[in-house]
Amino acid sequence: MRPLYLGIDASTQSMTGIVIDCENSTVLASESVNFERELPEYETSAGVRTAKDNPLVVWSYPLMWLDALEMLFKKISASINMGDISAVSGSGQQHATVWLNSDMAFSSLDFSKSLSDNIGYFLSRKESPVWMDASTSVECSEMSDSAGGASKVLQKTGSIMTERFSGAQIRKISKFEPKIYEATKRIHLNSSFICSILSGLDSPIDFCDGAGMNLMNINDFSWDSEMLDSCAPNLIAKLPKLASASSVAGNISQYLCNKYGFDRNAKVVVFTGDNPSSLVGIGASSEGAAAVSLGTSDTLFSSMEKFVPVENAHIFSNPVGGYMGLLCFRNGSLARDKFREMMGVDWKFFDETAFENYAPKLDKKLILPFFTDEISPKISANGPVFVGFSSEDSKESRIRNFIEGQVFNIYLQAQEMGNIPKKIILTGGASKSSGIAQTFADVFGVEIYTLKTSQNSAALGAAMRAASCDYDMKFLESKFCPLVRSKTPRICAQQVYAHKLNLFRSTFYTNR
Ligand code: XUL
Repeated sequence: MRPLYLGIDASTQSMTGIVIDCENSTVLASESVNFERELPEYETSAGVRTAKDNPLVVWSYPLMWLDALEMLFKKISASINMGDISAVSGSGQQHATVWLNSDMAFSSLDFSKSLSDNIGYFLSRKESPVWMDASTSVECSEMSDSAGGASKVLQKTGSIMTERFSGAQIRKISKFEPKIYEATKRIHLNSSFICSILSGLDSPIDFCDGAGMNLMNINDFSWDSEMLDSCAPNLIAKLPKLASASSVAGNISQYLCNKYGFDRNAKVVVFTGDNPSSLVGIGASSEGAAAVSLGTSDTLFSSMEKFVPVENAHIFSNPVGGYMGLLCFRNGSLARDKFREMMGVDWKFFDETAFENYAPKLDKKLILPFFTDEISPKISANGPVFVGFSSEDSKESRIRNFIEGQVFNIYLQAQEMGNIPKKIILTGGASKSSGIAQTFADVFGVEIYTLKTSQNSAALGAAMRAASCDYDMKFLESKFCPLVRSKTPRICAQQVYAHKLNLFRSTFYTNR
């Protein structure tokens, strides 16, 4: 049997699986299931639903994730003998909670039924609030006050109280849906839920994804009793155990062996959050490198040796040891897509044509590029703000300024985190855009790299973490994360941007 390793990423918009063969350093399969397109019965838009009367309330469906998982296994098994898989791991969109009325839900599944039919019965709440939900500012203040203030929460949990983090979401449900809260015996994260499905056991939350809850003490990786008390009654009994991302949750479940032909000896390595998993999949562990992932949300993350609390960043633990700093920008790909539609152009025009033969000039045109309330920094928005534009200005100029606005914002936030990187590895759909990559090089003044192989970095990171049961992580990085230099900063553009960054800050961050 040749040993293969499967990585699964349960992200906001899709479920992706990657199978790697470490002996030949090859990716043998890469499949994806798009929630909106392939599971239209859940009526999601880009994998989520938004309340009609309150755009801050955003959720998804755990049963949709399970249907997608089964579709994914079917797609992968068309080309892979699932019995050759030695270990599986995975990642999930961070912060989303799954509410179950039993901690035994995963133990004896009937393989004549679908996963969603089996598990549907055990859900105490059919919706899962996701990271795009920003409706918990009251709960954040309440928890912060009761736990001793923002700085104490930051020191303990690695983040100030944050609307999308699971702690505030749990508090909101315990307050407004007390019967559901009471009936709930287990609250999983997306990652630990899918891991439980894979192993057939009630699986732990790993230290990295646990740090996205405002409930775990990041100094000793334990549930923090003061934070739990500030959140909801009797919470400790409802939470799974915490464990390192390198620990093994168990063997693959009998259900999946019967149904998809997995080998019962295959191991399930504990799942983690999509961002920590991407850190591994990109090979961004070296000092001074930062990964910028241009996805549904844009994120910037880099590894950190020690825990340093930073107010506008989130510090998680790093799946391979140490810590990682993360900045998350809510107005990522969806904002780019909306602006592209607003300009009435196709992607080729947006990514390339608009930037052809462009040398930045020192003018006073700026765009605050937010369609929806931004979280880094906190700025309310319901559409881009144009400054210094007239009807004469071309679509090209508007598009470039929009992208510049996004990159200025990322730069200024990274600066506040005290972490301007020496090199940037760009990933995610929009990293293929030559115009966007050049803007990053010029604004940050650093070389931009992309991954040689365009794999989903969270799923690849998960496959590598599964393979780390048998292989050294440095070896895996050298084989699966080769980089290609994509763009070099242009000195003239850098000088222009140094001025425009200050202008952007003074124009839009007035209250900061
Ligand atoms: C990170 C965050 C998002 C989600 C979805 O804090 O909220 O990046 O993990 O990708």
